Amino acid sequence: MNVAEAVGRVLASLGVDTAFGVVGSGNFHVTNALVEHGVRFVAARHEGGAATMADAYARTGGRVGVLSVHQGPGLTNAMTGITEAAKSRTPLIVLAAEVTEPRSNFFVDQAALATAVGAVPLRITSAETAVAETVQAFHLARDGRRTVLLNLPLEVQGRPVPTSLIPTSLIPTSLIPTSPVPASPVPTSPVPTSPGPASPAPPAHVSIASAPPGHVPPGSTPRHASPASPSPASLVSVPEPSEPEAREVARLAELLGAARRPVFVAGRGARAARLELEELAERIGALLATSAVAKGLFRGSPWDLDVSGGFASPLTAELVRGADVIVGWGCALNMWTMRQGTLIGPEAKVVQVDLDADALGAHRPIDLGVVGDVALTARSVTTLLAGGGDDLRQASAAREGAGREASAVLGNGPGVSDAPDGSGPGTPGGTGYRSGALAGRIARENRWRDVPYADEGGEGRIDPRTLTIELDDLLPAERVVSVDSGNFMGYPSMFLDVPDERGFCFTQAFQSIGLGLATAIGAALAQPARLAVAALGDGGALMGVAELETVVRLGLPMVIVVYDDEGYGAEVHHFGPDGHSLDTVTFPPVDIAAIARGFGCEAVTVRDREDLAAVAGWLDGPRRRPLLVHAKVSGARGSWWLEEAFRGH
Ligand SMILES: Cc1ncc(C[n+]2csc(CCOP(=O)(O)OP(=O)(O)O)c2C)c(N)n1
Ligand SMILES: [Mg+2]
Repeated sequence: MNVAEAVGRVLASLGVDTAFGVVGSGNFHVTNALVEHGVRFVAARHEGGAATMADAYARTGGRVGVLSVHQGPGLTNAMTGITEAAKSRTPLIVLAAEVTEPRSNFFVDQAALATAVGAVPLRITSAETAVAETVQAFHLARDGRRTVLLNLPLEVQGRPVPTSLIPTSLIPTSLIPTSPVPASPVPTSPVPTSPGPASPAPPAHVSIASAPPGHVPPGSTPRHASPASPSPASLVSVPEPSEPEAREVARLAELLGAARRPVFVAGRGARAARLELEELAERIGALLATSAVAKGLFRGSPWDLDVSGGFASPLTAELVRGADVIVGWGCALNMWTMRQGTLIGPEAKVVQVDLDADALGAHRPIDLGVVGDVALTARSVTTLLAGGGDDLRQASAAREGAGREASAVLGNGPGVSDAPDGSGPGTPGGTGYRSGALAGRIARENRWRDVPYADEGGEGRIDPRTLTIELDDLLPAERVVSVDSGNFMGYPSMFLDVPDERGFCFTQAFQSIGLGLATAIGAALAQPARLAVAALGDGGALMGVAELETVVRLGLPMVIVVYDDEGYGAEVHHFGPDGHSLDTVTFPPVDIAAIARGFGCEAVTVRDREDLAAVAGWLDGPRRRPLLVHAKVSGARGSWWLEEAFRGH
């Protein structure tokens, strides 16, 4: 067995079940090896699509994603999707063929490309180390939550691997190393750093628990780095599951024990911690919100505020603004989630709990930062609050003296009211921010569809809100929604409900347009029992249109909704009001429904409510072909959340 075959076999042995890619001569053998060992291979029509499919598959399926690409242009085509994955800390292995001879047409410094976008470059260096290096890449992707570029040099791929090194069955997790395997020299690859601009240092007043043993925050020098082993493989370590420090847990318990109107905002790092967060929230009376990437996490709870930030309903915005303590759990509390900080009341204490010390205070000043796993931290705080002891007594004392003492701890000045309905911690049956009356308001007012609006459709165009509400009624609740970027994106994100956090896939960390359809394909494959819904603008749809063939070929029963305003609405509404020429961002009509039919989809053009009868007909079955809903949407003005976004430009 040669190196390419061994790499495929090892990944299959590690439990990889699906890989995405575009096959060229350089990744032909490794891809076939994956298939031979039982991995489903999904051929995309563009590497950009393949990368995003693998990313979405990993996110919504809770698995390590695998992407297979040809050397050089195969990799560069995939870079936008790889960047999105790296920024989102998606566990993803990119198997890339590599030429190392600079005179080759295919040559490009692949390791440097990976480093530039925050992915981790590794390389298969020899037949003897191929198995261990593949295992390491998997370990780093899965347990370090990294996007890993595993370069497969052409000259190494064909070498025979000693039989004794090849696994014959599934590799048990216990055999996956917890420390790095020997070095794999890749010339141009420094230690991977955090993507994007350097994070500012946390403000001086922020308290940060020290990193636990084995934890190496991105951008710092790992403990085991040594001049004798300067290669990336030896410089990359995988964080241990992170127990928070007892001192930090006590501080958080004290703060939460005294809080009168706590709000939790759960982010990507909290997606697996619903139970622990709900238990703690129940104890202290916290309301539950999420960032966009964790939308759906608290679905079903009467205290679920849905998404905080630009997509927040008026009630959610009001309640987050009224919080006296906001805890971001595995959440950056960035400009989107906190609407440039305007959702944080002047007296609110802000806390972040995150695995990465670098994330604490990176976007805004915080009063307390805890380095720790979200579930472990929440559970520890609950235990402390429940179990007594000195810390609890302190916290309880502060809490029981609610008025003045809590004000002292929390910095609430006079005039700060309790719950917006006038009830407060003293309300019968109410705790913290929770009260029966508030539960009623949340149930009645919090869905966007319950917020009154004046329909702006007509003259052959449907109001995107009306379109989305109608679709929300028509489409089965068991759905997975994927959203592209653009002015339209708020409508599906706000008006389409999702069953849980795996029912929403938001590949927007890089804010690229054109990823939505591929996202929906990855999500559909990860969750075949759910109806996949792709929500795209006309710009993003045409950018990623090649993957319509993939949807049809795979027989995915997907609904693809295109919000067509015949232009780059985001730019139109950004620059139009200032009187700029919009010639570069507006386009003549395109018959997207006809294009979709050409690919083999069913399609309907929607100009008003009545046209949506065709969607109901498709849903009745047999759904053999995907349905593209080409909606001609009214676009007289930009969406309200977009104004917030442009303040960040
Ligand atoms: C790859 C990429 N190119 C350009 C942009 C800038 N951009 C942001 S939104 C947008 C318009 C998208 O148009 P469309 O998909 O039709 O959505 P709309 O804004 O019209 O609702 C553009 C060009 C981007 N974010 N990503
Ligand atoms: Mg558009």
